[in-house]
Amino acid sequence: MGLVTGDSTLLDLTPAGITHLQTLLENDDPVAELNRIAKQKLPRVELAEVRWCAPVERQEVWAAGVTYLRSKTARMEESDFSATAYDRVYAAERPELFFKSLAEKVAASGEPVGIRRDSKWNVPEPELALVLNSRGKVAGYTIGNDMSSRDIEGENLLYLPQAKIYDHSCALGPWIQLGATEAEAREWKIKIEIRRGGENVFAGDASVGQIKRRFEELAGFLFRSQSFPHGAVLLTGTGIVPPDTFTLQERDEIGIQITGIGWLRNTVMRV
Ligand code: DO4
Ligand code: MG
Repeated sequence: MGLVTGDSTLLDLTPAGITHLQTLLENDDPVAELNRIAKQKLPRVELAEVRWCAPVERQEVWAAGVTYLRSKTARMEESDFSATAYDRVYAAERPELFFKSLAEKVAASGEPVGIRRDSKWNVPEPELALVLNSRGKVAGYTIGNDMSSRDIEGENLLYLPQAKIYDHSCALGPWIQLGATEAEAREWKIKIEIRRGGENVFAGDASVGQIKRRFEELAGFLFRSQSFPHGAVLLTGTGIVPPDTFTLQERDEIGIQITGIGWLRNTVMRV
């Protein structure tokens, strides 16, 4: 457990007894708590020397879908008889929410993300991820990659779990940004760059403000009739879809930036 303070170092919080994320996330004011702890004499580590763990412990990782117009349009184009389902869910009161990953399966920044060997059309989905405490309150934000097999999903919507959940299909990181309001987060930009053999093969951007639903609304539906004693992480959907001719390849390097948070970087492997 560490605190990134903006001066290219990380403050080691473990000597102060902070050994679990959840303790902080359950606190009503984690920023004030960390400011208090940061006044203690704690070891500093250069960020360049840090190997990141995914910022998730026992939280289940869920994802929202079709929350941006761009996602709705792309999905209607990739499928035939499922097209109306995307159209309807975009406008419906109830959002699309699906289970994405167990915490222990999440890739950290610097670890590989996967493309399925039985799929020919794989894309990253760069998404803002809400870090929710056990009361369903947004305690912080991180960057998520909801890796997806578009041909499997497009063939039949009932194949969605196979298109979305497989080894290394979810990345989160590099860390959790605390203390931003929804209004502030809605000003953030999401950017993706994909490099292959040293060349840029795709770049795209979107604005968090384009998400159709409020964060509280998404979290509220997730916590309806379901409790999360350890909290949960909820990816908020993608607004960036590469052209239909694009598919990821092994060794591609994916960089996702959200302006208020940082960079999530992963290399692609076949799984
Ligand atoms: O309905 C399929 C998944 C949608 C999704 O993951 C997204 O919009 O980000
Ligand atoms: Mg997604």
